[in-house]
Amino acid sequence: MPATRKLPTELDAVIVGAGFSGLYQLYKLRNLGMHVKVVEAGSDIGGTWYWNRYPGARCDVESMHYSYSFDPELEQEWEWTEKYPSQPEILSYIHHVADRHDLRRDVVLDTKVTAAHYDEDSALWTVRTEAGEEVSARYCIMAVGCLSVPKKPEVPGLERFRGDWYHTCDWPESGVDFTGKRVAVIGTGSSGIQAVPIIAKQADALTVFQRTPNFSLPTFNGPIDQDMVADIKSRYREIREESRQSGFGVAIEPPTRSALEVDPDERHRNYEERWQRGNLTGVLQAYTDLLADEEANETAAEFVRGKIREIVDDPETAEKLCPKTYAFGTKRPCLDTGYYETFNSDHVELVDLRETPLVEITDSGVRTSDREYEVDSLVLATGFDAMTGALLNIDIRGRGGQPLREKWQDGPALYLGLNPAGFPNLFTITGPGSPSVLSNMIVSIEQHVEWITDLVEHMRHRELRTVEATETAEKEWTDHVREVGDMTLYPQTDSWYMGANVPGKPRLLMAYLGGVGPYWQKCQEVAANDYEGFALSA
Ligand code: NA7
Repeated sequence: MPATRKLPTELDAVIVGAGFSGLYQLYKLRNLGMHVKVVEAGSDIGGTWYWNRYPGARCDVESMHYSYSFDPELEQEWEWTEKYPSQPEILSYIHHVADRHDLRRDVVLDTKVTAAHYDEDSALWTVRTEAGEEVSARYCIMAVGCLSVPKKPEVPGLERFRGDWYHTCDWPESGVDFTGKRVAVIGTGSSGIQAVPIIAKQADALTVFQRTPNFSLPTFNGPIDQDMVADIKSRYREIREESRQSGFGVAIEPPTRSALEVDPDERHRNYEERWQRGNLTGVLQAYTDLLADEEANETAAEFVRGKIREIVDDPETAEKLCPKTYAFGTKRPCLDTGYYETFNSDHVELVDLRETPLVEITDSGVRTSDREYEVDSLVLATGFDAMTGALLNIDIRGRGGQPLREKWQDGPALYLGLNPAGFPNLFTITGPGSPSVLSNMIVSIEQHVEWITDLVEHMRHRELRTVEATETAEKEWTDHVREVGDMTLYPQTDSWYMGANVPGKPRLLMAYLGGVGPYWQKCQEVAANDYEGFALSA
């Protein structure tokens, strides 16, 4: 059934965003018998996986772990084809889930939410759309995604450029063919690193503009191993539970030793064995102190740099590709398929923007402090206003008309990453202050959705009208998030985790590093203690 296009004027709950989180939240609240709609700006469901259609877009979590766990029959029936799922395959999975559970009938597409205001007398939220529609609801649930507001490079001239330009997260549905073109890619985060090898195969010439080199590890992607699939399917429940109790949302054997207490040869062998696994956590989770101790971290960083130097033929290019100014893992590491190898092709050039900064986009290309590079097509892989961008793009106002933008001017403050004090009945799925982007997103999404649903059910059962974090609980949690972050190397690095990629954004670690398992335990304890830290009222 096609998604509906019209919003009613009254609902029990409005969910903003039809990605993995919004769709699951819809499923859960509808099962409570509530009248719910999902409002989605895009022309179809899928969220991140709808927008990010750039060539090579792929999830960095293995297919068997990047799926919903709430439908045991689905997880047995669904067949992933590759070790890591591609964007089209994830999108078809989301479509399949939506059809299977008849979710589309409660999704309103092509509708951008611009405001959500809380009315204290009625204890209702009024959600407004760009087209001027208004709907009021008891609950407002922000499922807007952590990486959904694109960031352009902070240089002038894009409007002058006469060729085609694309942002990786707003890619034409019909695709782009770069055959015969001279192409520039600006940005070498996950999106740039995934797109570059594929664009290089098509383009006549490719210039990659790199501001900060990233640590990238190979996926060794390929057809999914059917023995592994059979094994996982035979004990999926157990594996899902282990993931929920783990540090990053994918169960691994936790490290037991410091990198510094191991003989260098043994350490190298261990890193090599983990490199060959082709995943994000292998090398990073080899030792207990890689994310907390600079000297320990340097052993892993140098191992990866050694790999880059082995792969890239030209020593000068290899050195430019080697990250040396921050600890391995503190900027989101990437997974790639042939990224470093791409620079061994004669028609691919790397421009180090630290040596020759970007000055402007001209009508025919890109100008650095050194020279102009003429291109036909420009790809911006310049990332996102992460974590808070999508929330603050909406004019959200809580008690007393307080704008969320004002409350968060020094950085996001929420209790458990779920609810900001002063904003009753408003929830953020994988919001700042929860494990969120530092975890397997689906695991964290399911935890949040289930916790919110339990709370809503509790409220309805007890005939309560409002729930909101107390200022004290919010402050204690926000301090705790910072203290845990300060025990690691993350705050020392300029990353989007820290808001450092957006000029003027408050600098603080926005995700909770205490681990998915301990975080989940805390949320469950809060619920068991009659929602300790929240004020519930009739
Ligand atoms: P990222 O990881 O934020 O990467 C953006 C890249 O663009 C990064 O290399 C930036 O350099 C670069 N950038 C941003 N602004 C500029 C300007 N003005 N000039 C030059 N270069 C610039 O975004 P992605 O889309 O790749 O990935 C986002 C997440 O999606 C990823 O971490 C995974 O979790 C999935 P910088 O490093 O800021 O110097």
